[in-house]
Amino acid sequence: MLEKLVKAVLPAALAVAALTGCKEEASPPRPVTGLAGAPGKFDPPVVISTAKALRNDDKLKDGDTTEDNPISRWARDRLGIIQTNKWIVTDQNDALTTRIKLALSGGEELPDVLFLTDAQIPGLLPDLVASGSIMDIAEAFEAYAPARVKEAYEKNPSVWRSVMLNGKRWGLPQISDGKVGDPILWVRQDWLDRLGLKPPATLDELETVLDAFANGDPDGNGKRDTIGLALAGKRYLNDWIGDASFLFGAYGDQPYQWNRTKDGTLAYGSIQPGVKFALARLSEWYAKGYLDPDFGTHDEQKASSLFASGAAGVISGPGWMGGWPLSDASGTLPGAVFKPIPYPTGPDGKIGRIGSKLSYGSYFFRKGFDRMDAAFLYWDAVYGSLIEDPASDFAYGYAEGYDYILKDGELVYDFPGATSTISKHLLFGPGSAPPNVMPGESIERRVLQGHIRSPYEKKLASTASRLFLEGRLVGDIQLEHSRKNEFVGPHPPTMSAKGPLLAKLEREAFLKIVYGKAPADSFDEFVKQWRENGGDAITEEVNRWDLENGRVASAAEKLASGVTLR
Ligand SMILES: [Ca+2]
Repeated sequence: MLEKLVKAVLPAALAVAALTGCKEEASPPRPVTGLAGAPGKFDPPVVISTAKALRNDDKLKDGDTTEDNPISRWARDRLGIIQTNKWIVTDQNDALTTRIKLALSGGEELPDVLFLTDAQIPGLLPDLVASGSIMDIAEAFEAYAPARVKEAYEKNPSVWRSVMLNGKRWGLPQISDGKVGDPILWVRQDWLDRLGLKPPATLDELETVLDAFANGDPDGNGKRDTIGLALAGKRYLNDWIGDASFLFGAYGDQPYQWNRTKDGTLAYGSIQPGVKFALARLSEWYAKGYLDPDFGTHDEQKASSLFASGAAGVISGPGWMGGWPLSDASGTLPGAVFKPIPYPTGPDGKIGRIGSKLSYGSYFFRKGFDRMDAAFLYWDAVYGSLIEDPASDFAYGYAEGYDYILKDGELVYDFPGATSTISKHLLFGPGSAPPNVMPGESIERRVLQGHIRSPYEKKLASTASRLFLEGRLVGDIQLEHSRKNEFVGPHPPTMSAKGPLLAKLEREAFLKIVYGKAPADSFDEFVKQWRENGGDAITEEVNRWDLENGRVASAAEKLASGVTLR
């Protein structure tokens, strides 16, 4: 769902997850063209097979097919690389995972290249490694990755951790911008204005606002029919829209994830003392009517619609919400003014929120595949468009007629039938512009300030709403307060066995406190239960993984980025 929404609201570059598939063919003699910076083309062409998971809405135009389309023609004509689809599956019910498991159990050879999402990797990586069917790519990366690609990884070394097992690098991770899902606070500015309130800068001021939004008839219809904060409590309290991470952060911790502590180890956030205080505060808010009575059954869609429909005056969620759903909602709620603001500070001046993943998926290579030179040529060509390389073949977009057209010599992005899903046909989608790589101001800031000259700036200006850009910029203000889940490895045995039960225990314990059905002190009993029922063993497993797979690089990267450890 996240993937789908992200695709709907973000520039395609942020959501590229190309899955293509191919037939096996004998490798032609290896040419030396194409790397070391010189634009090259393989002749004879290199054939690379892959697997593609497609959705019904990934439609091609004008007789194009999955084997023959603008992307495949570009790769063949410009790079001398021919993609073939060894497997094509429908992108539902995790069909690709099923297909891979079938291949592994039957001893069937994998496609040359496989893309797996961050959700699929933890379950599949141990099996893939154990089967001996994928290769450690460390050597090929050193030998063939172009300088600017190496730079992206050197500046974000912890991204390797999602593909590491036994200290080896089993895949090539996409690198996200590291902040796309970082939440901010969205408030109804027109409600604040009507009630004579300022945007809240502290948690206490936020509480005043929530009280006024719940009790002060902010929509002026004479009825007590609004709430303060829209919260999604169905799965857990830090979901990707309608999260409470700012409240946990104000008390110094993030539950539901593994956080780096001052002694360098990883600790599970949900059992830390600060969480108890945040739950107690949330319980007060619930008792005072600031939350929806049924928030514990609301998913992120429901929470989002409460805010977008004018029933709630505050929600926490990503900056891109300024595109969907808020730009659409502006048209249906007359007078509504949505405003993105940074999070207020907690009692001790603390601010904190959940942080986006650094990687949303990775590419894995068949053991014995020996055309990593071609793979990196392709990777680099797409990567150029992510870092706004003016010389990129994709500077205008991915394919004329799909995501852009040229009309009287001008680039046009807003036309009937415009779609960015053509990018799914790429053999490789390296992710987004990685953190720490792009100099100067963000493209969102440039476009918002009216600096719209390059094709990349024109594209963003034409496809993003002003509120989207503003939301993204507010997200950037508190980057140092984002906390990423530091555990990104395969699920170790106790986590696999006990994790679901512990998550249930955690969900029930937290909701009981917030609903006022159990005192805040029952948190201590939850911690005891969690630790005794597998939690302590999982903590050991997670720290073993951390030690064996790059703890040093990860801790150094955190310090270098200005993050203070708890
Ligand atoms: Ca009202």
